[in-house]
Amino acid sequence: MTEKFVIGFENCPLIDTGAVVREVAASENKFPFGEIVNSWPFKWTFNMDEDDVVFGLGESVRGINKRGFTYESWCSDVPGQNEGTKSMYGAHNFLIVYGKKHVFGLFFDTASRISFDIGFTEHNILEVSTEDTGVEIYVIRDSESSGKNQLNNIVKEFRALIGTSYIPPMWAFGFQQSRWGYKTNEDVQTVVDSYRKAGIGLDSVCLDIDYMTDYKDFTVDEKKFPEFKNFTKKLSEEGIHLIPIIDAGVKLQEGYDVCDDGVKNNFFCKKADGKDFVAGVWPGRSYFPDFLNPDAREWFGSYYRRLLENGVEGFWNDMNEPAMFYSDESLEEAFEKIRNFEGENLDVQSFFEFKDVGQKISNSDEDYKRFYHNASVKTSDGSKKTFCIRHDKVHNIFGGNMTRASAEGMEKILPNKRTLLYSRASCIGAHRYGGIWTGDNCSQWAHLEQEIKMLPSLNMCGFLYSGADIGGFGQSPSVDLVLRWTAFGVFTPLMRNHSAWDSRVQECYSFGDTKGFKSIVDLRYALLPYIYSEFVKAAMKNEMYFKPLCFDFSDDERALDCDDEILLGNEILLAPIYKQNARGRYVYLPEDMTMITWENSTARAEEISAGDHYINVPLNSVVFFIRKNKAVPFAKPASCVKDINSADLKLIGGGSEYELYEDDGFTRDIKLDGRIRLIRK
Ligand code: MIG
Repeated sequence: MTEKFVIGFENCPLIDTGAVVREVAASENKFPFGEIVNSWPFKWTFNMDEDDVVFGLGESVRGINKRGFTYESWCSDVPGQNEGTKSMYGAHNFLIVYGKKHVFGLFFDTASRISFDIGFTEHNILEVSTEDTGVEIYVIRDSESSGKNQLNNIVKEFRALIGTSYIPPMWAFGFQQSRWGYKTNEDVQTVVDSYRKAGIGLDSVCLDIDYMTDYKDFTVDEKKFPEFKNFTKKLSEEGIHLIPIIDAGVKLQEGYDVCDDGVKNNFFCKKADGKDFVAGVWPGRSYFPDFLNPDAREWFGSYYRRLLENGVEGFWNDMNEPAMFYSDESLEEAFEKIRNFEGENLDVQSFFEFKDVGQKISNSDEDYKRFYHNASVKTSDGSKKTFCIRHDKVHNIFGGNMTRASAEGMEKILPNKRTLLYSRASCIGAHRYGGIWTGDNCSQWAHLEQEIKMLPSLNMCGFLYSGADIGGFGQSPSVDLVLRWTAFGVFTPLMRNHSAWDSRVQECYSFGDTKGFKSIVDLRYALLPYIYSEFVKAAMKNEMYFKPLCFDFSDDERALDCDDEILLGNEILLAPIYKQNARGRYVYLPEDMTMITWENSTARAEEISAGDHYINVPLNSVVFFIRKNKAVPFAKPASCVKDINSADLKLIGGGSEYELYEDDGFTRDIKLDGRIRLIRK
């Protein structure tokens, strides 16, 4: 059951965020939980019981249970985030409060900043508040009274409200290699050759900003990538896709047609004085397309044709929080301030102010108040109109609308073929158009652990196609970190190794001995038909691909606390290794299972009883569990998705059959009906 409450829009326009796809009439009832202390700015409080668990918030730090911290939805460029980071790249305002007395989901539909103080300021008080905007709240309760499946049911109902999750083409489930640092077609070819030589599976190589001419979107530097079309064709014969990056900022340069066209058509964000807003990003001074304007979306999306025509079938969209180094205005103010320090005797106070001038110039709140959008707002009679609105009021839906622009553009150009798309910034609603990667993490064990806990929360919010930079983006990894991270990455829908230009190289072949990597990546390809099948089923049924244990084992008190183990689909339990030098770990199993040890590219199965176990997990191996009476199909490992022989599958586990979803891997017309093949032992 879903009820909607519209709160606090007497003083501000009601933005159409695009998150919800089902019409729900506003309720006249009293808000059923806690107290609405203030309608504008909005503030709601709720007394949590000591045992209540709070789930949700998608891309956010800390545990699967979000209690004990204040989170803030404000799409931010946060390289090297840590457990003190309030805001990540995405804004995912969905929570579930789960306790003995009450179980309910809450979706706070708003385009601007919103804070979630989940028992931080006061241990048992949950407080949600906005700065200066109203909010539409959807309250979701499970209509089934038995109580067993409440958490899954609430997520399912919420996901039906926000619409079916994005499903990428099948090749996008293959392993992807990326690095900010591949500069030429030769660099890319070396990566491909090295993978093939080591016998390690690979389906894609990402192109970071260096493939463009002067960091200009939709250009390819002919000097570095001569005859680009031939190159993509040659790679595709080797089973490899190129995935170029597209940045949110469009270089300001006369004669660059994307820039000229955007200016002429008023498709860029403007300042209060009507002039186009200029911000510094990769190419220097740049414009931001107004992705909230449907015409600008259509226009920007149409440029993807330039790369699609060259054989590209997938993209990653970056810097779309939007991240900015500076604005024309903030840069001028900064120089002014710096000049004032010149010749002064800098004391403790002034020295730190001086030091901060450069630091504080990026992604500043002041800059986000300097530009405007033509956003869609809802009027009291239920219709929609376009309304000029300051960026900070719609900040959190900017990146999501870039994803929408790209997806809709590509669908027009390739109506019969799914394309791959993942973005850095996101909001609920964008999950229908693309996936996300979780931004600039570091080569740290804590960031591997963070990913394990983040993915189920992302699934609650509709983002199924996601994953973190394997090995870590910033800093340099040791080989064991990359091995353990790849071993977890085997199971994440987006499986990509990516790193920054100034870190140690971390491709699977760069550490000398490649045997361990080969075996681990082989497991990905062996499980690929299963991973794809579980992914599509989860998307089509509004279910989760990754679940916390307690979602399926709701009667088990131990399962509730267990947040470093997660369920994958309906068959698998994962207990990843995320600590350095660990030779194994403790695992809690809520029921009898089959333990799979994958070593030297082969699976060994053994029965293991419910309860606590210490399991050994050698560095080159992967260990996971198949649930009671279930079975998982394994293919023969292959070097890319198109070489997997799905006619030759072997079932492993206690169960005797598995329902495999199958299609051609690219049709946009996805349905489960008629595409399930029963695999028997
Ligand atoms: O802030 O394009 O998150 O994956 O390699 C740097 C360069 C800009 C940020 C992305 C990262 C990418 C990098 N970009």
